[in-house]
Amino acid sequence: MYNMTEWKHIFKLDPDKEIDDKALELICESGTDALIVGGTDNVTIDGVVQLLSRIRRYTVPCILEVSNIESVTPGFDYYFVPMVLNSSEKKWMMDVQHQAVKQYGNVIDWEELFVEGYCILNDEAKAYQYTNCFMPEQEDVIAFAQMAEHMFHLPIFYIEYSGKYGDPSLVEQVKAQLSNTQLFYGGGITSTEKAKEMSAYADVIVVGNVIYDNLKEALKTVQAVKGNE
Ligand code: 1GP
Repeated sequence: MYNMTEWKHIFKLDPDKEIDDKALELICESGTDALIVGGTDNVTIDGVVQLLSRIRRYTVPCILEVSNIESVTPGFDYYFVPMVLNSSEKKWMMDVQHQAVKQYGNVIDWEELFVEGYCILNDEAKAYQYTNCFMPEQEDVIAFAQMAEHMFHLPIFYIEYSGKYGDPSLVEQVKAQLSNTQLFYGGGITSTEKAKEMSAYADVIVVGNVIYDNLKEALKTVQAVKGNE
């Protein structure tokens, strides 16, 4: 339906956070390639459905990043399912997904579903703590990326620093390992400079918190990475 391999920029909206109509309009009409609806805390079916219905006034592609099975609803263009590669519990790699497929496997449209191999690298991020992650060394991250590409054939490898700006040289080294798997980077992009820097290596940058903290700067990150198109 959409050519995801051409995407460069995504805004991530948290259904647990308030956003007024004007701000949502500016985000949806910003020229970003897609919106992800996703969060860690208090992601409820009501919050997700409400946000989806408001986003659907616009034509921007909209993805649900599945954080719990209770908040999944039809109507999104795509569903991204995280698989946390640096979790110390198998649960977050495979078991929660297994239970969901066992229950809903017969109604899932597999064409709309994409697995994201997550590597969470900020130990203060809620998702890091929630999924009981360990902090990998640089070589570990590179090996996870190689596994995502060559062993699991995942469509997406996601370097997640949520709330903190990461290490561009690590992103560069990871990118060098990936040809078919798309590299997503998210975390601490609060300015055009940071957007450009990470975008030089990551296929897609994901911009979250700054939407709520500084909408003007958030909007500028779109042009920063898509200005030459
Ligand atoms: C969070 O990767 C996204 O899942 C974006 O991170 O909120 O720090 O921009 P920020």
